[in-house]
Amino acid sequence: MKKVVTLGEIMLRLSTPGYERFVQSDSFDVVYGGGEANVAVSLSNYGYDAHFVSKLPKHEIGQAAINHLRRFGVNTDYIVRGGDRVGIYYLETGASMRPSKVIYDRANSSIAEADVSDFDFDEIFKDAVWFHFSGITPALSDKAAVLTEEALKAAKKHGVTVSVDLNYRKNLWTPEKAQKIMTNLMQYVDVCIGNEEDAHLCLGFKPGETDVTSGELELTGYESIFKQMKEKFGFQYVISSLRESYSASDNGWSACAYDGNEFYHSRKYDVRIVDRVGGGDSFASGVIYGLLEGKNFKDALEFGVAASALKHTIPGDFNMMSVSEVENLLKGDASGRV
Ligand code: KDG
Repeated sequence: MKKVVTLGEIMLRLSTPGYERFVQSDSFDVVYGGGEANVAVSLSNYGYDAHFVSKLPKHEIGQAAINHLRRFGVNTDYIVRGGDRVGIYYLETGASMRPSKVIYDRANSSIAEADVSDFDFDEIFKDAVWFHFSGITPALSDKAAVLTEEALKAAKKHGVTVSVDLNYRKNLWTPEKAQKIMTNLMQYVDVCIGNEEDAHLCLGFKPGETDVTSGELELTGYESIFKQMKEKFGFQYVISSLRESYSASDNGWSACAYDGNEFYHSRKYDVRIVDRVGGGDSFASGVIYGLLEGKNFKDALEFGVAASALKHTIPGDFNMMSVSEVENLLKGDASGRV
């Protein structure tokens, strides 16, 4: 079984039931989620020995987060216990023209306060084939940024392929800070995933002409930014999911990628959204799966888009779709709703 590793924060997600507003609700639904934890769950579903690396308090909520990951087959052996708190995020799900809202309560979480000495990265990356992180982890704190770079150095030392999802989070840092840290981290990255806005906010690339016009995406901006990104950082692939937002509940969902020779735009799915959180993570996981299985970059992209389209139908941050379920969608007609 291939060993894959992700590093980041898993949070307690408290969401209002159904489409209730925060000010209206008198209860919350509980799940757990976080960018890199979501990726680990998908990769575990696809049959890998998926390790999620993090730090969680010794109390029962920390344990509950671990149990939740284990339930979906994620290997939690490298989760260090200690520190004071589990990060929380509150979610109010939007519908029609009312957008969703997220409120973070995650400052000083155990992983944000973790030290490099908490982890044995040589052990963690021994025999691993892939490491995935996102721009969320280094944004958590200065210590988390240092931790991320140390993990990346160890991954490279062990010959591990590295992917990043740029995932700019405006409530965690400024574009200036993000650019300073993320630009440096790109030297370790083989596969870069991020949309035009992420590329702008995390890496300083000027937005191109990408626009949504008459429901059709204009991708000339992506093509030129991807070329610039590949030239500057030497990525093997530059990849983005593409959302055409019809409303908070209905989206067009596709992706594009560049391998240095060819720019490719995937099939598009019209998605009726049950829960969009984690859609990007399941896209990243699907692409990682495709590349790990030796698919060419176009087929890996198609797998990622299909997996991610299916995620939008599942409540919670995790994507519990199997390889064969994704493949069934790939065999079918993409024109209908997922
Ligand atoms: O990509 C999904 C994540 O945004 C979600 O799981 C919560 O990690 C999270 C974050 O930082 O917003």
